[in-house]
Amino acid sequence: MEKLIITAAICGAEVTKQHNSAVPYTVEEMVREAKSAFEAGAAVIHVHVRTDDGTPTQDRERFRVVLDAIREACPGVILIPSTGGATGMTPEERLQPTELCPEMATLDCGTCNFGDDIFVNDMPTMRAFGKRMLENNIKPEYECFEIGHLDTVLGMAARGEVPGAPMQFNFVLGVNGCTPATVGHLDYLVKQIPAGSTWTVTGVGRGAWPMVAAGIVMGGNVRVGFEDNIYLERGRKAASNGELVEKVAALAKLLGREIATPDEARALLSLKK
Ligand code: KMH
Ligand code: ZN
Repeated sequence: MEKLIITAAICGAEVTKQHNSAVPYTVEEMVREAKSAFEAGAAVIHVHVRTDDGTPTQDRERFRVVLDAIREACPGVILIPSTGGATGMTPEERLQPTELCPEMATLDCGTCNFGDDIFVNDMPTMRAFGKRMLENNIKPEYECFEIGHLDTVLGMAARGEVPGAPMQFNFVLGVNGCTPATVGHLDYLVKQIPAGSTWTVTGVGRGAWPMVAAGIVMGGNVRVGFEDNIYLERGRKAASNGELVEKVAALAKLLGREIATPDEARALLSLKK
């Protein structure tokens, strides 16, 4: 099996300090959390940004400052800024981090329920995001929250509307209202992706640790972090994103999977930069 790429989604747009006091908002807090994850073995950091009071924002300048600060604290780390932002944001708002030409960014592959909200990713929105990523030479991480999202983005790739092979998928399972975090669903999705693709699994909430275990043994890659889950185990909150990544590293070791450095992850993801 290839080495395991660990992604840390350190902040998200929905989780707050009320849920876990270590959720980062300020630039300093973002750097602290990114560094803790990086030092524990994360090769990739998925980045959302907030204003200092915790309000989610897609402001380009806030992204610039946070991405630069994380890069400095975590040499070589792969950064995947979010173009998903928070539900209710406009496509134009969400696209701002792509103006910074990061090597990767998320591209959400369809509309879905998101708890009590609707996360809107209609075809015109996805085409606009695909066009921007083609123009700015950004490799998308294709976020699939629903089984149908995968089929949608494979069709778009076949039509040249989004960057094609080799594609990187992130199967985000267990969001309320979307495909549940089960091994059966993950197995189905993995079997549909084109040869030569790479994939990551993210389990949300109580699906987090079962999906980490599944991702490790199935030969994929895994994502953890406060965006998805704030617990180390039932009833025990993680003190940092680093603690969540440490648990992934320990599980990988137990199960015989080595962890990829950022350079190794860059090669596995066919990143040019
Ligand atoms: N905050 C969610 C509504 C992404 O980063 O691309 C969307 C999200 C996906 O987090
Ligand atoms: Zn995200």
